[in-house]
Amino acid sequence: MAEYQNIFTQVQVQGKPEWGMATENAEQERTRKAGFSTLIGWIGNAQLGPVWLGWTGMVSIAAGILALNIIGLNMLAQVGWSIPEFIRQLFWLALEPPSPEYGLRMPPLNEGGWYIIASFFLLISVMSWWARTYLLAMEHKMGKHVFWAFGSAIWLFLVLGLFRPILMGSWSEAVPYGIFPHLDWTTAFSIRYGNLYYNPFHALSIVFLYGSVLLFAMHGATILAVTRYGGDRELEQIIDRGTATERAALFWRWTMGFNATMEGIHRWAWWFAVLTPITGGIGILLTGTVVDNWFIWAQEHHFAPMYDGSYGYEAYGSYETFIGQEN
Ligand code: 07D
Repeated sequence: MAEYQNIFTQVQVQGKPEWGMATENAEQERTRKAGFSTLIGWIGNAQLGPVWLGWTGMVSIAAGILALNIIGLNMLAQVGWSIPEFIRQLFWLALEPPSPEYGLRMPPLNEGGWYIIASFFLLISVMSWWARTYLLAMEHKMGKHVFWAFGSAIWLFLVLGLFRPILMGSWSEAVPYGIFPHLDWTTAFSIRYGNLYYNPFHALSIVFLYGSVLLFAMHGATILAVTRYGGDRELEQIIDRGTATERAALFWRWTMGFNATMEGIHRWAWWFAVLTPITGGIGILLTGTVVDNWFIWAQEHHFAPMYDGSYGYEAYGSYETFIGQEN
């Protein structure tokens, strides 16, 4: 069986559940059960559990459930408590932030109060999950790389929902909770501030987002391409260099003259991923606080057209001259 492998198959090993290292607090903090799922095994490790709950896990799940329920119940109230209407309109429903007249004050529950309460619980939930990534890394005597990476996403989350609304002096600046409504918010935000495409930090954020996708595809494909030589056993490949790592590295050096190392590729990936929300957060924080219109800002910095005849076809006298079709 193990001999027959192609790009769609893999070998799933199932035995007694693996309990992992006996760390200092493992016994009190972990759930007691572990099972197996072939389905889960197709996309990752077949073993499910045990899960490390700990106080951060408990707080995070409890606060998250509260936030989600407040949002859901508000939506349900908006459709007259009708479950079929809730399902039908779900993608359009929203829990909206307070309107501008309330500034940073606490509005009545049905005029944004519930939004503030839900946001508070969401904040607790996200922050205690963040603490969890730190504490679990400590427990395993690991570096804090996941914690800092998650921190970069939290930076953007806080800029959008906390820092920027405070700087603007109004909770109405925050993002609504809802599928299409939050997308509508991004469009309205972009138009209100003169087209976000001209915000250089939005552009940088896209560079790192697309860059992450490219790096991920290159790395994923490279490792899969050398699993037949043991390339997926990354650690052994670093210590006891076999043919897989060498082939993978040579492939890229011969393709583009440069290759990352087995360790370095993960630093590339980490930095590209982390810089996406870091640059994004800077861009959002500047919008409306320092820069009121990105298009005009871009004109002032000479990379958007002025429409005054100095740029574009006006400079040629007529459109026909510009495209070279004048008679
Ligand atoms: C959002 C923050 C971290 C999230 C956390 C999650 C939970 C629980 C549960 C509610 C992802 C916490 C919460 C887990 C939830 C409950 C119960 C990370 C996030 C911690 N854009 N755009 C970006 C592109 C346009 C706009 C980034 C492309 C238009 C706005 C990214 C295009 C307009 C904002 C990006 C495009 C516009 C962005 C996001 C193309 C109008 C932002 C990066 C091809 C639609 C955000 C600087 C990210 C930002 C952002 C890409 C177009 C508006 C690079 C590819 C012109 C308002 N855009 N965009 O990692 O940072 O997000 O901007 O057209 O705020 Mg954009």
